[in-house]
Amino acid sequence: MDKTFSKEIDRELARLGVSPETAGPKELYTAVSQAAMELLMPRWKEKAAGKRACYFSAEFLLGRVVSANLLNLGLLEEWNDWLRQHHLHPDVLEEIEDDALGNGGLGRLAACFLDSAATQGVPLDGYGIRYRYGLFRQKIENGFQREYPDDWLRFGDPWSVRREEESVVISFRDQQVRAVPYDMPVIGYGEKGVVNTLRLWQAEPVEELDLTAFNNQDYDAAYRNRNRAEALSAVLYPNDDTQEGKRLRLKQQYFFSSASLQSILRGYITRRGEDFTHLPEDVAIQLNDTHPTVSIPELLRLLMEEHLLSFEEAFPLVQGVFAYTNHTIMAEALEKWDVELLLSVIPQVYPYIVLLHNRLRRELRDRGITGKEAEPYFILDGTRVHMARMAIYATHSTNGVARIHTDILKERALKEWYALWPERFSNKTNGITQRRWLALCNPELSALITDEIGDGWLTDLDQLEQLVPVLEDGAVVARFQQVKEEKKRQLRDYVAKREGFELREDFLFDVQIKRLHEYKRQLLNAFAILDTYWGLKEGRITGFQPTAYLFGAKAAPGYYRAKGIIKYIGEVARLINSDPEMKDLMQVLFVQNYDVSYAEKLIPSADVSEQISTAGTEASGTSNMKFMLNGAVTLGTLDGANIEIVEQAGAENNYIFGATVEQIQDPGRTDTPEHLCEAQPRLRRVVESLVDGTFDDGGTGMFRELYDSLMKGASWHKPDQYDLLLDFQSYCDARLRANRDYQDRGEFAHKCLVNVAHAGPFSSDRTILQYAKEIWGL
Ligand code: 26Q
Repeated sequence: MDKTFSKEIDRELARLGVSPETAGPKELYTAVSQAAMELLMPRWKEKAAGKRACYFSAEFLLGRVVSANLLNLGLLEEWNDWLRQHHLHPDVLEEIEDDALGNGGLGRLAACFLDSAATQGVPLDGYGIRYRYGLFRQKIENGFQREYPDDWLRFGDPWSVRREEESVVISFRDQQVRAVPYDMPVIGYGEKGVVNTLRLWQAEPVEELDLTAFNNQDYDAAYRNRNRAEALSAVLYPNDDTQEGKRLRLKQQYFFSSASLQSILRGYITRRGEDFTHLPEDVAIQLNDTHPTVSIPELLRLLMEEHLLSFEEAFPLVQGVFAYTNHTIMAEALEKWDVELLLSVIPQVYPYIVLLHNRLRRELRDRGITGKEAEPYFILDGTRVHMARMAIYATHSTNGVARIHTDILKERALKEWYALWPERFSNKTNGITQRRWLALCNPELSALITDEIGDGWLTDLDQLEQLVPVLEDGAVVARFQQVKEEKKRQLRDYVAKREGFELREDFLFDVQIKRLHEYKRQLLNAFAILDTYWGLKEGRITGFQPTAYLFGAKAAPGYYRAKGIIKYIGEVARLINSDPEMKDLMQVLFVQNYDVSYAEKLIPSADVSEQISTAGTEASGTSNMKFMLNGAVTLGTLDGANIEIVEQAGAENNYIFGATVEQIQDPGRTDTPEHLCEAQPRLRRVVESLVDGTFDDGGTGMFRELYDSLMKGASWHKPDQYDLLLDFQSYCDARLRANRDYQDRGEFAHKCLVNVAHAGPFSSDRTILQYAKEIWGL
């Protein structure tokens, strides 16, 4: 194989008219990708007989595809050899492609699932949208976030195959478009590995050009149609927390749902003909949140209008095929579409929603549920369609993404539904792929682990347990410390290049990277940093282990408060970084354009993983698992998957603080922001820093608005709705404890390694096998 691959790379370069010596990064990228595609083609064509699962998702946050594909093909070593032979740097592809067709956790989870399914031999294909522009690129200018378009195709797209012949037509009330599939191979690692497909749909005009308009020399009109079609897959909505009833977003959802269903039905008919009774035996469809839920009435419509099934024939098939994953309980994020809007975009779907609504009402009546008691179930409430309700009713499975999250769904958010159909509910705690999040991003730690226990962990992460006895070996702990130091140096060099900032690699690295949202409480972190700063200045804190506080986050462009928090962190950073007294004690850095590739550099270098959401708000979190796997301790609340992480690795090896979900949601609570500040002068002081002239928000009023949100609330929420003030003291205590423990580097490294050794359950291989067995019946 080896010779073949190098030769193939040379051939591809020659085809591009360059030599290894004259090729630039783009040519190298194209050549290595095309060479790999050539080699994997035969495997991609093999399709095992039997049921297939389909992952419908508006987002796939793939990150850099080329490195993961070479790793999974077992060609990464040869590629590196080839580069060495030609005296080229192993990082030549560093600035090439980072596919950001997703916002954050939900989109990255989809990407981890694809990798795990292909590796474990689970027949799972992804279906989504080929956005022309992914999540915006972020720059920080003057401390403020600025957004720029993400032109991810500028290096070409050697990993996709356009399948013109499998195009389908999608109808809207006011336009028709052609959906053209672009297929990417999803390559499994190792012996059980298979090659699955990620099918992303691109919107194009049904006809190349409006010929009548063209012939009349009305070129403007001739082009308008094309632009209107292409708009459908033009951009990813950068919102990951609030649902805005945007017409184009609804069009996107219907566009990829209908296209995917038409393509799946075509395949079914080829195999089985017009007898649809076997559909649930052949196909399982997982809905990644409610974003593709319009698929439910659309499948009913296709079966009833095009294949003439009755509703009572079609409904059980639909219910047998679909399953739904919930990723949030936050009310703002729950999708509800105005009936009027829906009627003006996809009127053909509406009658099928009414059929579902009426069938549900009959079932409720049969169980004696009527009047007010029936209302929490209504799919149609008079003006809106409740997508989550439709998803629960018309599927056979609803799952949450961490144990506490599923419990909250059952006991609170969806308790009426759980009472009726308890057997439909289950938990599938999220996971992450160890191929990207250890093997690729941390070859140094991977080598340590493989030297101790072999490389079986690459496809069976539970084998990390074998590290437990090894950890008592001082030499192993020492080697781990060296690895951490090396990863810090690598990050320092990268940050110097990217940010022009000189990180102190001898400091403790404390890292918070995730979307910017109030509930994730980056502002609490900033407050604690400021409090530490003052504590050091005043001599209240002594024996402090020098710390670099690192942030990475994008704010939704319309999320004013989130942008204010970015500015505030920038101001805290400026104060501290410019204070000569802090030179050997503290650094604060907000990195620009945090994305998957940046995460791959930040996570392996971290000592402390900040997971500080208000208890009951973060459904699962997945970066918490990535940090754990790379040997950082968790500084976190009892929220999401943090709970399961400390259960595995031990509370004594992590730093847990803050109110529990029961305490947060206690109806008898009497604390107020005013009382909390009254009792805690240090808390008062950091909060006041928003308005007392300590910092400058550039005259925007952003800091005053943040202050008011904490102390006064607003018409739509109570003051300090995410309880920063309540948790401030215990947060400061916990992080100081972690800081003190870091004095004993050996002991601290041991804690980190205990976390690594117990990270097995957080492999997405485990998660995907649970979906396959318990939901998809594979
Ligand atoms: C909805 C309607 C209109 C426009 C945008 C959206 C939208 C888009 C993305 C709503 C939500 C999202 C993304 C949500 C998300 O990433 N949730 C995270 O999912 C992870 C995987 O399960 C969890 O680990 C995180 O806890 C959860 O926040």
